[in-house]
Amino acid sequence: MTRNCLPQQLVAALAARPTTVALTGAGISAESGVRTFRDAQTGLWTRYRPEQLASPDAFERDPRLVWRWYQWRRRTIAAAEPNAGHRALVELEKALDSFTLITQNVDGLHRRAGSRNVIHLHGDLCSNRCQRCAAPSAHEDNETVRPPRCTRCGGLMRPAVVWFGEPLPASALSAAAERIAGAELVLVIGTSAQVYPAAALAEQAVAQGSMVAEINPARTPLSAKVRWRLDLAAAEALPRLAAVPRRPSAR
Ligand code: BV8
Ligand code: ZN
Repeated sequence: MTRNCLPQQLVAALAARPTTVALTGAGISAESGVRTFRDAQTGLWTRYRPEQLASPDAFERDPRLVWRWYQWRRRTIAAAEPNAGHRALVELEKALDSFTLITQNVDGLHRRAGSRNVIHLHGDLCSNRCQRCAAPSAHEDNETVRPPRCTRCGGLMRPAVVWFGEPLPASALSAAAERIAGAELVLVIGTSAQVYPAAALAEQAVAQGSMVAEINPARTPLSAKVRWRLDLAAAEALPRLAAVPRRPSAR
């Protein structure tokens, strides 16, 4: 595939308005200036790997350090805007008869771009929950340097995201697996396909024989198994996919 065109069979598949699922990872937010998990962290955070901070043990050991890392990420995200890749997925959701977006991301950029039918596998940074009693609370202040206390039990509040070693929300995971099971076309976008069980969803799509297209400038463990590889940035590839002319809707 040359960089200027899409695989003809992918164009033909999209033109037929297939039941479509998009599975996104941190790479789709790269062009919004939000660092991916695999990118080297900057400044104070260079000495930590994300997996060392995004865990209940890390929070147990040093709640203020983990809290400050999330506050730094929240400020980065607050300064970011959805990019052309996020916006193209909104167009596909409006244009196709059946489109579901499943994301590993916690940055809220899909919702800010206007995506409606989104399954968040790993939670979202815009809210907190109590580490002791799980009471939820909105997140208001990106500047505090220590986690707030739970108004119900006095426990420490933490970001309402899924940490390594924590189970994904059962409802989100089962809804995602169900949508993948019925998908004719699966777009796997901006993920290193290394974090489970999210990565298992892409593997399920391949194993069940769905048409799978991977959009990622770098190869991943999934690359050899997919039908199409678009070695392009999401913000470059997705607008082209959204622009593919489609036959009239049966709706
Ligand atoms: C679970 C929220 C079981 C937090 C995240 C030991 C104990 C328990 C579990 C495990 C264990 N060892 C391993 C595991 C499994 C573990 C796991 O998979 N580990 C990995 C590291 C091997 N999984 C878990 O722990 C999960 N839980 O298994 O629980 C359980 C069951 C019952 C009871 C108890 C326990 C929980 C996993 C969820 C972790 N939370 N996020 C936060 O954000 O702070 S995951 C985190 O990584 C982000 O959500 C991120 O999205 C995700 C995956 O990374 P990617 O999205 O793929 O991003 P990455 O940086 O890796 O890659 C970016 C890609 O984009 C690259 O390929 C790059 O080439 C590409 N790219 C760059 N630019 C662009 C681009 N693509 C397109 N366009 C561009 N412009
Ligand atoms: Zn509490």
